[in-house]
Amino acid sequence: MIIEKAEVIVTSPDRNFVTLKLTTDDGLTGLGDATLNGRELAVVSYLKDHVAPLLIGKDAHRIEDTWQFLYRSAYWRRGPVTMAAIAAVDVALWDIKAKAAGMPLYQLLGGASRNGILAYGHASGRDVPELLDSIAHHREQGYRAIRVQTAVPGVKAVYGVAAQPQTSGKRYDYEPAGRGASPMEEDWDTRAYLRHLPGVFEEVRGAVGPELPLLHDGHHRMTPIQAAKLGKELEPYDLFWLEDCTPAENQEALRLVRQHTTTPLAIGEIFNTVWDYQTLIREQLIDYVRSAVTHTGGITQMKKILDFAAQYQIKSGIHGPTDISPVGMAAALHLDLAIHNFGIQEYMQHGELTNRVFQQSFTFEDGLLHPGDKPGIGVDLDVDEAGKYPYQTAYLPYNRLLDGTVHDW
Ligand code: KDG
Ligand code: MG
Repeated sequence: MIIEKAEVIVTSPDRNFVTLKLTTDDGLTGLGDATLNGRELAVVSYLKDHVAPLLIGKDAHRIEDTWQFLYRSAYWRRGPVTMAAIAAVDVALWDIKAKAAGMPLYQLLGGASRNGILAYGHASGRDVPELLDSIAHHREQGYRAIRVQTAVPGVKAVYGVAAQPQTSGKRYDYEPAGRGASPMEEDWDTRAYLRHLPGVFEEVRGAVGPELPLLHDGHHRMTPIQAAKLGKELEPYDLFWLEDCTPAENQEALRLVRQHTTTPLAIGEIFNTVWDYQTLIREQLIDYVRSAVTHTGGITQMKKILDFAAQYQIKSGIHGPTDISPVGMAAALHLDLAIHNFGIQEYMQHGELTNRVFQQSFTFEDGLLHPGDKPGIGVDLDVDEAGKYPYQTAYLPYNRLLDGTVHDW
């Protein structure tokens, strides 16, 4: 099973996606997601110019060896561009291996440890009634766990809050990467947010009752002491997790937050390797690992992180917004189904055009995802359809405080 072809496919149906397609001499193909929102073309170049030529002629079965070769031979290791490129190769090789075995990938990872994968959706509202409508709409779709994001009085645009009401029948379409030549500027006021959020959770928990798991994403905006205060104030509302409460690059910050609150903590969507989690896992400073398979070196590296986490009763909460392509989502679902320390899976639904480009066999029924039983990861890419949607420049927004200072977005 020798790799004969390595193609990089860029398409922009509802948003930009980068996909690596590997073909072997016996005609098997494998797909890997290499999408890095807002910096897509850097990964395209990394793959096309530096990785694809090295793959031709290699044995597609040697996944671990290929991973170590790409990671160590570059010398300049880690980082989102490198690790997204390695992830795409890794997932494409797992896809090929599982197709060669005639099995869905989860079987090669140890088989199913559960019947279905608990997923959480994204509810949001510009005020509490709109937020409660959005929660109700998600429950109608079957979601059994819901992330709650709210606008903040006095702040014009807030991460995770849809610009239009999420009423029944309409797909939730919060799309942070705006298409355009430069990033959109948003404003931010942490004190206003901290004053507002606990009251919103009071109303939401009162309305939905005690059982529904509720999550919240702080999106890296607080200092450690602000995050500690928020975690403490949210304790009565029994959150499933508080995500990215402080900027993710400072692992030490979580120690302070942890000393003050029993609200469970999740972090890691911008992490790329097990090294980013070293202190957090060993000192049990978090409860959920948030990395994406797509940005963390693929199945091979994620499995190692999650096995390390399992020793400390830390669970998975794999990143799954719409900037992870259906290929990246499917890879995550196979891992979710197989590992013992599964926690929850993020699931925003892709748009219609995306689903036309990527034919998926994973399912979402009664709040549970399942990767399906097709050999491989279970996703095909329609190259002709992909070709209808050329790449469009798009940037994530960024933040400034009221006095103009750039802040974490
Ligand atoms: O590209 C950035 C998004 O992936 C990120 O903002 C989404 O925070 C996010 C989440 O939890 O899904
Ligand atoms: Mg997040």
